[in-house]
Amino acid sequence: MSHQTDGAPLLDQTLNALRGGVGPVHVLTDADLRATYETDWTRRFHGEAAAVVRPSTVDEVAAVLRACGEVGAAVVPQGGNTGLVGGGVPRAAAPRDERGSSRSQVILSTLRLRDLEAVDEVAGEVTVGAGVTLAALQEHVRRAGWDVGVDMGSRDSATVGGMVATNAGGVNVLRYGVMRQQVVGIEAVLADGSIIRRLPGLVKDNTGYALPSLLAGSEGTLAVITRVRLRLVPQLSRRTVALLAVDDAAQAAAFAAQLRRSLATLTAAELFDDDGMRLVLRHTGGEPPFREAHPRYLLVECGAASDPTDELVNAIAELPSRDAVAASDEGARHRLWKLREGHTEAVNAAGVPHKLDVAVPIGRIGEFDVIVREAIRRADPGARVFVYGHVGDGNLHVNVLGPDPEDEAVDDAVLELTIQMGGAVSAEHGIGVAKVRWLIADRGEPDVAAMRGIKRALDPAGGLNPGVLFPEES
Ligand code: 2HG
Ligand code: ZN
Repeated sequence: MSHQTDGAPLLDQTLNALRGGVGPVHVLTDADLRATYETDWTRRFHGEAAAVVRPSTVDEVAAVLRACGEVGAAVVPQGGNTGLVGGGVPRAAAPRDERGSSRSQVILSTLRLRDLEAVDEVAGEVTVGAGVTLAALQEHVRRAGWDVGVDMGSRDSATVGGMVATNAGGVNVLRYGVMRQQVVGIEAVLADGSIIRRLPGLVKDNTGYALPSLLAGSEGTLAVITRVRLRLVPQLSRRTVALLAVDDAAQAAAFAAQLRRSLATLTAAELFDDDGMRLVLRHTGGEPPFREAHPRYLLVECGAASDPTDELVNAIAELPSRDAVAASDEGARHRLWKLREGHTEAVNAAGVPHKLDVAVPIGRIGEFDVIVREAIRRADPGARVFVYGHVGDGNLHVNVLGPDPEDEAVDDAVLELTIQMGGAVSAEHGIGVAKVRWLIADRGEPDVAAMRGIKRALDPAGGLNPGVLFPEES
């Protein structure tokens, strides 16, 4: 026994197999070296790993899965560790195997799977390693005049593999859809070490179950994604951003709907409140965009090959907003975007947040934004609430500061309301460990039984990311 964790120790033999599989320097057992992999970005989720392994090829990933499978160790796949629901870090309490013994946990970091293949100019597709960051991918494909359909604030750290595994959404969903819709091929390693690979990038491929779609959003519970083929979108070289001051979230949603209908170039419609904007400005040191404070703000962006400023400005002139500003030069656009994208960091700097990433029917966003604040106040009168998100697709991020990280009263209040209003407890961050208790309430028994059936078929011993998505079976 060489390394004790809160779970079972990892046998020397297994550590040696891991070292043989990926090279000794890429098996990290030292506590200091493991530390950044063991705690999530919000600091709310943490667990101890027996080792962090950093394979650089699909065969090395397969060797890791086989070595872990032999001793029943749990494998926790991790990309850029920007997930917000605790699915990419070890469980706080060691998971159990089928016999009830505790499992060691091994973090499988995909960060060394960094291949960037040449853009396929004719297909408008690219194949890349799971560990490539979104920013690196954007830079790569933009050089060829293309772009990635999904974009989000965590682009410098979030990896393509993690984005597929969690079916990331981001700010351009109203134009291009979520990550699942960008994936046209996948390579992944199953729990037994076998490799599935289908990467020719066929837009139409009706030969049986769509495994790329199944793995998108599977949160590391069915396979470790090692390589992805993505469809690309045209690079929109001209962009204009506008910020509208509005009365409430209902008005923001109505304005966003009108702009979706009238502007074919619309790429984003984002919402935030005044408390959130002040928090961002205090954190980043920027200036407020309007002289007066307003209840809510709607940020919209248009992108095209030719300047979309006139059509955007004309369209917003039709809307009875309280005030509005527009920007097309890069610096000013960036400053407006920062007011929205800076929320996650500003909230995190102010405390350990409770993050509720919910979807609600778009027509009920206004009602939800009012009622959810009342529900939180009832659960914790002292809580600070920030509601922001993607108003164009019905995804709101309810962030709450104040309650202890372990106290789930506000989480329950928000998620119960979400379900009552016909929403989903996760819109884009996934279930992770944060919302496991809520999966059945949201999806219902038959859905969850079908999901468990798929899990058992692909990962019979349950070693892939146990405790994520489903409660562990006792
Ligand atoms: C965003 O839209 C991300 O900015 C993070 O999904 C949301 O901070 C959050 O809760
Ligand atoms: Zn988001």
